[in-house]
Amino acid sequence: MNMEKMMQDKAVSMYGSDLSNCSNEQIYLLLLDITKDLMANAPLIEGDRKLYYISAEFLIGKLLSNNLLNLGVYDQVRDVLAGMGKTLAEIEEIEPEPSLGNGGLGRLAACFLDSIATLELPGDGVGLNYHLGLFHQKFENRKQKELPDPWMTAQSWLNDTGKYYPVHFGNMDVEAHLKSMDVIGYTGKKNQLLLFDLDTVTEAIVESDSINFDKNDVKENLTLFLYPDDSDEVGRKLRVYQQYFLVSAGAQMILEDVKAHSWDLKNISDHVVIQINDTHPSMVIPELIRLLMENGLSLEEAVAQTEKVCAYTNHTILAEALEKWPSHFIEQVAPQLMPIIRELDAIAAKRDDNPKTRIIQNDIIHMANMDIHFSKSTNGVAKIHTDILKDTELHDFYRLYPEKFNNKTNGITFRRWLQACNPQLTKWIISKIGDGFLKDSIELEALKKYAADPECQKEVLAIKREKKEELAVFLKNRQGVEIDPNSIFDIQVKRLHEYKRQQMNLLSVINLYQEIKNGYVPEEKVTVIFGAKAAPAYILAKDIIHAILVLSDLIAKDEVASKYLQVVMVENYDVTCAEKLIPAADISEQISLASKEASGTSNMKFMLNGAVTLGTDDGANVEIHHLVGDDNIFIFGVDSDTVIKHYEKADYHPQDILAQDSKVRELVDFLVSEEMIALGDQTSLGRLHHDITTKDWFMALIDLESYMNCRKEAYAAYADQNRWAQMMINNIAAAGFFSSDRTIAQYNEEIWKLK
Ligand code: DL6
Repeated sequence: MNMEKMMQDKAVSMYGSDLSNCSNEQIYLLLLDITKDLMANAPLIEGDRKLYYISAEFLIGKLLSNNLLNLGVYDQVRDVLAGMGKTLAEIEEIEPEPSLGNGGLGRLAACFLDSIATLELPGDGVGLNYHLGLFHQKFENRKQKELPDPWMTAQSWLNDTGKYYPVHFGNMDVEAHLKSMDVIGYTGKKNQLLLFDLDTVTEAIVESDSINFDKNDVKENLTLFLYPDDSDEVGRKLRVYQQYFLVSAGAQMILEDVKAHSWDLKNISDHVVIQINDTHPSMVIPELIRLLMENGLSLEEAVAQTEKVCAYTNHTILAEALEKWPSHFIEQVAPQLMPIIRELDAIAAKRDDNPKTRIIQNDIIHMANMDIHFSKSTNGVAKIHTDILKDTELHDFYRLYPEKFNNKTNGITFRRWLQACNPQLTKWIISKIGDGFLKDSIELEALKKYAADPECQKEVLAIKREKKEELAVFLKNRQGVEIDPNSIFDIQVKRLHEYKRQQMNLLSVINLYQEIKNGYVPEEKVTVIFGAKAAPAYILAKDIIHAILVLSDLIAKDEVASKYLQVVMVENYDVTCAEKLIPAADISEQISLASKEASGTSNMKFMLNGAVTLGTDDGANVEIHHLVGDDNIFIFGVDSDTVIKHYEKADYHPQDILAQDSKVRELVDFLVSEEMIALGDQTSLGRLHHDITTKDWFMALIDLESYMNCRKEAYAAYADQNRWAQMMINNIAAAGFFSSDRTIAQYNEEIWKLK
């Protein structure tokens, strides 16, 4: 294929002009067109058994580079552009990032779609088409402000299938409109991402300069936002409307597929598997049963088939994140489901007399309980997470169904998180060990023998330096912030949540700031970078963002401290940002309270790009630690058993630590110091201070001292650049296990059994 000619021809047919005269926007649009055409001609992956990966989120990121890469034309396009003095990165700036996800769960779903297609397994994603996404984060007065995040443009990756599915709510009927995007695998075959939408949704009902809208008008608001504010009842009910809309349209579409293949609905489980991604799509279980019964199956047959069709993935240990809906919500939103859910509850009661495993408890429907009873598989997403589910959180279920529980440690697609975002490192790896690792990621292990080689060390350090410089340019353009590529880039990027302990990072930075003020001269300058969105109704998370932004400015204003320390909070952290930040990182902050992070996936992306983890033995860090060994990671903090015991005994009180440790007391009190309050909001800083000193539910203080010490150790290790480069190479070499191709192969072997 002659890419230059294709681009030239497109330029003429679309704009009547020569390619060389096209603007970046015109080039983006013609590449979009060419890529979509190539994908339209790619063969669909088919088989006599199909997976539907149903999820509230698909955080797919920009698609141009990734699609070009998987189509095998990335290099050609890059070369044509280079001939014009342009880069793909410049062209990609035009592409809006689809705002269809929030954090790890959504990004995982996107990595999985890439791997499912690459392994040529028939499997589509099923989700919703949110017009205004999660939200666009803006900083105003050093606080997070939420704005709509419109991402759909006239020309985009979305296709209109022209198909509609009726959805019956208790108080109205609507039509789910099916849109789709092609998902191309690395071997050039494709699946689809299927996204339902409602034509009557009206973006204009959202107030300007905020994300407020009338939450009552479901016809106009249903697919406006991902996770509408659930701080009041009408918002919570809107989430249930969204969820039922997704599963009802999804289940109808699946049955239509089954009929189109002339497969027997009575044996639907021979042909269909539905992976339920967390509890948001759990109502697919009663809805599928209901529809199968409408199609002539008895209740017993429909339940038996559904239990064999569905599989459930749990992504959290936080009890509050396991959704529970009052039954009167379902009565209003989807009354037709209640009789089925009651039947399921009665079956559950017959299987187990333990009231804790019942689906309906005090008129509240426990979605995860329904998932576990009526799915064939329940999996956690990292070894320690699955163990905690079995031993503690879901122990009652594990006793009942030991055979259903299994672990699938998460993974990431190396196509996006290495090849596309770090071509320099990819090229270096290929120069050392060949390109076999692109198909079989475990081959990365062969890099280990280069870890101690000073020439190789120099080379990886030079690549890291280049990526740091690229990040500096990116942040300057995007946010007007200047950072110093000579400094250590110490990065924590993930959703803002107390259990992830950005507040502990903040306290440790305060410590460094104070030490510098007291005369300490660090060997290396440090740039501490945060990127995080806080859920709009999560006040304390927003207080943490405020405190970070205040501290950032305070340090920047200090002539002495700013020579050695800079704090940057990246605005509107998204996949595009991650693709720049991760390859540039020296230190990967993975500091959640042990037992609370199900897995984490940024930890995997960072190690693959040669960053060294500073973290707790939590989530997939445990597996990273095991793979790289003690010498190539910085681990601190109490272990998960200790944390779990503290919760059981309710014997953790921050006051005890504050009374014993005057240094910790001083750091926490700094949050409400005159210096901070001079720049910040006293109420917000006071609330954060009050929470940490009286509650500290996620135990930031329990690990603060060991975190600060370990961080210093990491900085000291960095000063020895040869040792550091050795650690970098050892991390890259051990990252092969975390390819999502491996994860998907395991899902398929053990759960999906697709051909
Ligand atoms: O499994 C993907 C991802 C994990 O890596 C994270 O550890 C986990 O926090 C995240 N879970 C969620 C769900 N909600 N909550 N809480 O995003 O899933």
